[in-house]
Amino acid sequence: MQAVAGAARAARAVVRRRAGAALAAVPAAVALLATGAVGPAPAAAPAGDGLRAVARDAYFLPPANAEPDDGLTYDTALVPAGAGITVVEVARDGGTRLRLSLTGLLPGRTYGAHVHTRPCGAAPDDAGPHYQDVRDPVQPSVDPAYANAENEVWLDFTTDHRGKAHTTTRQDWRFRPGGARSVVVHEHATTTHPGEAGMAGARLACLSVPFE
Ligand SMILES: [Cu+2]
Repeated sequence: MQAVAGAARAARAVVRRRAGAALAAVPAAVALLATGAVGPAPAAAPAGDGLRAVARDAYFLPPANAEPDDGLTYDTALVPAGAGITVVEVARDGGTRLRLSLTGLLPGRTYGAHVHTRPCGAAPDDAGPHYQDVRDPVQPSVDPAYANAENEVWLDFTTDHRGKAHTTTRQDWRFRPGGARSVVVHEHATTTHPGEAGMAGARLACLSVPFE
């Protein structure tokens, strides 16, 4: 427990140093996203044309050790305390791009990840269901007509030999205000079969993100 508490203190110190840079400016977020394999984007877009950018940078800690800005890990065997996460959203012209980066996870392992509707909480289920552009009238939604990578935001990733991963998505719609509030990391890749579409096993970790 002492090691976890020490890691928590160290991680939070780094988070505080990095938070200022990550949240500094819209152009910085746009530039960061533009470095990913999501197609061309200007290094600095003019504000005021509906452009919205959100960036969050945090470390995962168990709920008992975490402060409000920390990510939460519910399974420290698969998402160790001190693993890092960066989420960048750039929304513009009716579309939304997301970039997810992770460090400190298990090497060579595939995880599922999605945007969920509610902020993270002490319990994994607190993050609510997946965000859906067109909401499935039947909940929980396991119908591939609604639970798919175009109607939801799926950010599944596979780590490299050092436990790092990057993934990007691009949707041709924007989030409803206040409707998308977290990224949840899951146990395995997201399935697409009828009756279990969108499922990805246990919720391992969560970061609250105020998507716009
Ligand atoms: Cu999910």
